[in-house]
Amino acid sequence: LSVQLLVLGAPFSKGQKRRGVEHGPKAIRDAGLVERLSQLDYHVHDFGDLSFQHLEMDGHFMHVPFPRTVGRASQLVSGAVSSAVGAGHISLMLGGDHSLAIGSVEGHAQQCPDLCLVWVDAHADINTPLTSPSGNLHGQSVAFMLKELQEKMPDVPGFSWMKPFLSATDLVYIGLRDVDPGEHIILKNLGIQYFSMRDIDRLGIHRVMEVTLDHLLARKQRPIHLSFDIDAFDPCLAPATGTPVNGGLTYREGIYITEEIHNTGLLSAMDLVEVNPILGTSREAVQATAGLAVDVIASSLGQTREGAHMAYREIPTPK
Ligand code: Z70
Ligand code: MN
Ligand code: MN
Ligand code: MN
Repeated sequence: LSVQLLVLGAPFSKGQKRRGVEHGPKAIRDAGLVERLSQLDYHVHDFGDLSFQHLEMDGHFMHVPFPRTVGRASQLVSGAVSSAVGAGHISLMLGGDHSLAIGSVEGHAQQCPDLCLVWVDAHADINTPLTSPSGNLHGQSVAFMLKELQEKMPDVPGFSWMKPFLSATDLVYIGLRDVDPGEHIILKNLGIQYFSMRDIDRLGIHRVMEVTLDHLLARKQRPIHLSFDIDAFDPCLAPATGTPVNGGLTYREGIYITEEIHNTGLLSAMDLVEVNPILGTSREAVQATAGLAVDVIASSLGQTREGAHMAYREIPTPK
């Protein structure tokens, strides 16, 4: 095979107010990421971690904290992802908080304007500054991307470098179970395809993935951006994260989602975000969360549960 993969660490946390999520990339690497990817027959380039600027003068915009810091970080991530995809690599961005997806998806879209987005998360992250209860930008990432929300978005300082680039039909959510009232009306008004945990209960994950991929790919095959928030999983599996919500994905549901994404052959960039090693109540809790992140990434990139022969063309015979 020898597909090239670029691993990009993004130790950034200013899209929300808790500290620790900037240590996510190290936790995921320490859980054995690069070794696992190498076993999958990728040519892995580890870019290391981006270094984000600390901005002194960055007052609130409305009740949104760190707008210029997040805007600048997004711009940096966008450039890195755009270069990676432009050079023919699959981009793998390790967060960091989910505001990083603004830059990651934007940079991907610069190279692949027809991309589609699968957002796996307990949260919809589609608040505008006017609907956001918290002000936190990691709960607003998708609102910056959508063309249909352009008139509903104020000019947030730090984001004048980008324009909305994604259509509401090019996005599917999986795993939602904590959606704010303002987000709900946005999802409904824009007719966005989403599968809440209730929908997964009703339909089963197999049907959910069938409808998801049909919705995004039936008209034409196009590059997929997978943005995976670890809090999509049940907190018993992923305790070390900022906003755990009960009733999340099982291990098997999460892995099935990523296997189906891989099987399209269209995955072009991925984010794995919101692993926060200082929020684990024990070392085991942190290792479980980071190990789960590695499993999700490996599965998205082709690790199978039924085994694979890669190193073998035929069954070895004794001489
Ligand atoms: C809430 C907000 C959020 C992640 C929390 C929460 C958003 N809807 N996203 N944790 N990963 O503040 O907008
Ligand atoms: Mn190389
Ligand atoms: Mn999120
Ligand atoms: Mn979330």
